[in-house]
Amino acid sequence: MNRDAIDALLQRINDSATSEGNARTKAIVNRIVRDLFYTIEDLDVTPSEFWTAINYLGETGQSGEYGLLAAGLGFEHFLDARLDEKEQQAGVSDGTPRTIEGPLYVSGAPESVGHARLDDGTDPGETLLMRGRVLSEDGSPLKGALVEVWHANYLGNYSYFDKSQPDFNLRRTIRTDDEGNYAFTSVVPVGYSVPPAGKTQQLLDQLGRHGHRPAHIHFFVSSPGFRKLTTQINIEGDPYLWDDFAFATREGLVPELKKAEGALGESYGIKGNFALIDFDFTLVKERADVPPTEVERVRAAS
Ligand code: MBD
Ligand code: FE
Repeated sequence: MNRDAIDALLQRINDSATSEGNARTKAIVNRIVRDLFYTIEDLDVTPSEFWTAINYLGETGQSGEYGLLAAGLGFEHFLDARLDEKEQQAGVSDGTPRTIEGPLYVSGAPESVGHARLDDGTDPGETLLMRGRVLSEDGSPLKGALVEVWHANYLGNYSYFDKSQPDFNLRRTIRTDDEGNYAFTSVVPVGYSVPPAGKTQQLLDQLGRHGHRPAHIHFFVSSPGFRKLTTQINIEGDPYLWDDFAFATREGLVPELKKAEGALGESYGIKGNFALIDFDFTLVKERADVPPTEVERVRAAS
């Protein structure tokens, strides 16, 4: 069909709308449908291909992997890049870089002040101490800031989604102390891979792509009057460090992984060698001329 004939059909579809409904939804859906009509025409998509895709989308929904697919197709990083651009244009630049939340946050993790232990002692990974401060743009420490942290275990799996782990394993909420310090002890995580028999991997196979993430630790960092920071740090030396299937690795988020032992560890109950990461988070003040960073998203709650 030529463009005029396609546009005439799209016009008929759009004209069938009444003044009811939601203007924003109409604008978005009409645009997506138009782009898909053009795609079907330009790539001569067959009916069998179309129904295969519809079935794929249905099964992906049933599997609960849409959040994973959104990360893997780069949508979640794209949303970050757009927010970065808006902040840049408004002159917001001094904060710790953001990167994607991913689909595996669970709200309601146990809360403590200053320090938390994230693991229960059964994970055979290397002991980790990560510590630092939460700072304002001007470098002043923020006391009582919330550091929500979550990461995978030595097999790359996350508690709650992996029912073999205890509730809230490797998930905590830490409130900074009077000097703005947070610290946690845990085990060095291993990179995540999408479920090998799942719908996301099925599509990645068709695209000639892998579904691996480099080892990383997730954070939400927040304090009243400041823009909520969603970010991750990566574990240095991971083979997928700059080959993340979700495109989330960024300069500024790959701290040195130091080897340590002795009194510092003992002060946190660590015996022997451990890995040490020093990392400060910098928050920027909330302001009305950039979109908020608090994102509405259905999340797991436990
Ligand atoms: C993860 O652990 C993750 O962080 C993302 C973005 C996608 C899948 C699993
Ligand atoms: Fe993750």
